[in-house]
This record gives sequence, C-alpha cells and structure tokens, in this order.
Amino acid sequence: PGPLTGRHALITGASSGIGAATARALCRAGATVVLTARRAERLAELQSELNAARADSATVATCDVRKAVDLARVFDAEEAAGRPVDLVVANAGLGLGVSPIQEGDPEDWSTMIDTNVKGVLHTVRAALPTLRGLGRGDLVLLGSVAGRQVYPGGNVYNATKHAVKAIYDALRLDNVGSGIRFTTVDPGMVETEFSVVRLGDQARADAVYVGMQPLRPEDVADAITYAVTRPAHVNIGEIVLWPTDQASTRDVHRSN
Ligand code: NDP
Ligand code: 8X3
Repeated sequence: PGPLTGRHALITGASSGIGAATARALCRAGATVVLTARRAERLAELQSELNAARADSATVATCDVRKAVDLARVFDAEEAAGRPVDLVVANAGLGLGVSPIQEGDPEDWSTMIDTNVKGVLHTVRAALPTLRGLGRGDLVLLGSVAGRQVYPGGNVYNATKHAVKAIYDALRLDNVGSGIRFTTVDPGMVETEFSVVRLGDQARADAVYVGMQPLRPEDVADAITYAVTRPAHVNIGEIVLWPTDQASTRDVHRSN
C-alpha cells in the first residue's frame, strides 16, 4: 500500500514523456491508472510494464483529446464499471513549429489550440461530474512556463498555455466548495518527445538541450505526486519547476 492506494487515476498523453512518467509514479504510489493517448501500441507496452509490477494496476483507453466524445466515453465507462476516476492529469499537449506569427501555419495553430486548449476543456468537462459527485478528487493540468512568459516564435503555443492558466483559475472559482483540488504544474525545459514533435527531427530536438541539464519527465511526475498526496484540506495550486540552468524561457545557461 502507498499514499494513493484506493485512488483511480486517468492520465491523458500517457504514451510518452511526462504522461508516461506520471502513470508510473502514481502507480508506484498505489493508484490504479487508466492510460489514454492516441497510440494504442505505446499504451499497451506501458500497461504491460505496470501490470507486471502490480497486477491489474493499469488499463488502456485510446482517445484523442480533440474529440469531446472520446473523453466522455472513457469517464462514463469507468463510472459505470464502479471505478470512478478521482485523480485526473490533463497532460496531453504539443507545440508545432517556432515560426513568427506572420509565417505561421494556421493548420498547426488549429492543432495546438484544439489539443492544448479544447483538449483540456474536454477532459475537465468529462471528469467533473464524477469528481463533483464524489465531493473530492484531484484535477491536475499541465501548463508550462510558456503560460507565464512568451518568447520569440512561441506565439500560439504560448497563447495555448496562457489559456491553460486561465482555465485553471476558472476551475477554482467555478468549483469552490466542491471538495475538488485543482493544480497547474508548469515546467520549464523537460527532455521528452516534445521538441521532436515541435521541430520535426531528432537532431534539431537534441540541439535544444545541448550543454544544459533539462528536467527529466520523472521530475515533473514527482511534483504531481507531491501535490496529490497532501492532506485533503491542502490544495497545492501552482507548481513552477525550472531546470537549474534555465532562468527564463529566454535565458538558458549552457556549458559549451
Ligand atoms: P511528449 O511529446 O513526450 O508527450 C505528449 C503526449 O501528448 C503524448 O503521449 C501524446 O500521445 C499526447 N497527445 C498529443 N496529442 C494528443 C491528442 N490529440 N490526443 C491525445 N493525446 C495526445 O511531450 P511532453 O511529455 O513533454 O508533454 C506533455 C505536456 O507537458 C504537454 O502538455 C506539454 O505542452 C507540457 N510541457 C512540456 C514541456 C517540455 O519541455 N517537454 C515543458 C512544459 C510543459 P499520442 O501521440 O500517442 O496521442
Ligand atoms: C514547453 C517548454 O519553454 O519550450 O512548454 O515553451 S518551452
């Protein structure tokens, strides 16, 4: 048994990076987890790993956060099966490109807005009836330092993460008195597949982290685990984590 024994968690974007590390950490702390993302094969691999460590600790539900119906279906199914989700990590998200606005691709903008903003809204909208019914639970959003500062070429990605911060603030106001805790976890640079997705190739992604020590996905998972293992009357609202080598989104110390 651990501090999260008896808790049932759902993580979006569990097929990679921060989401996968968070699934492992929550499971280690005793929770059962529903792994969601689009890539079913990746989810199945993580499910096997987690179930080998503790039988029946992980299930999989493929879903695309851009589709409200996908989220509603999975939360409803868990509730109908007598396993209400009481811990949600709305983590799925992506950046696409670093062009200035005048050269930006509106298709990329739509994908970022649909995933990072509407995807979070779809997730919380689907989760809240269960959480409100329970009168407790945790809803953790993955924001970013990009939701607190902007940087050249960050434009639309920055706007989506500023929106996540606004959604977090709104959730607290709309649900005060419900017993639910809301947390935004806002990391600086974390080495995951994020930069490969954003920049399109591994070599460009590797260059982002050259000469500096970025955060590891496990560091972010650790912060999330801390927030959700406090006593019920304590709501850790906002966690900003920086690599020690990063002073702002625009200032990174590199050793070479
Ligand atoms: P990864 O690229 O490693 O993981 C992103 C995850 O999001 C994948 O599991 C992917 O799964 C999922 N995802 C993307 N689009 C969708 C979709 N439409 N539906 C469902 N799942 C989707 O990146 P990170 O782990 O770094 O990113 C996780 C979160 O952390 C994001 O919100 C990101 O903005 C945020 N963040 C990242 C930072 C960093 O430096 N890495 C810093 C600050 C915040 P699949 O493709 O299988 O659907
Ligand atoms: C991702 C981190 O600093 O590249 O949210 O915007 S950053």
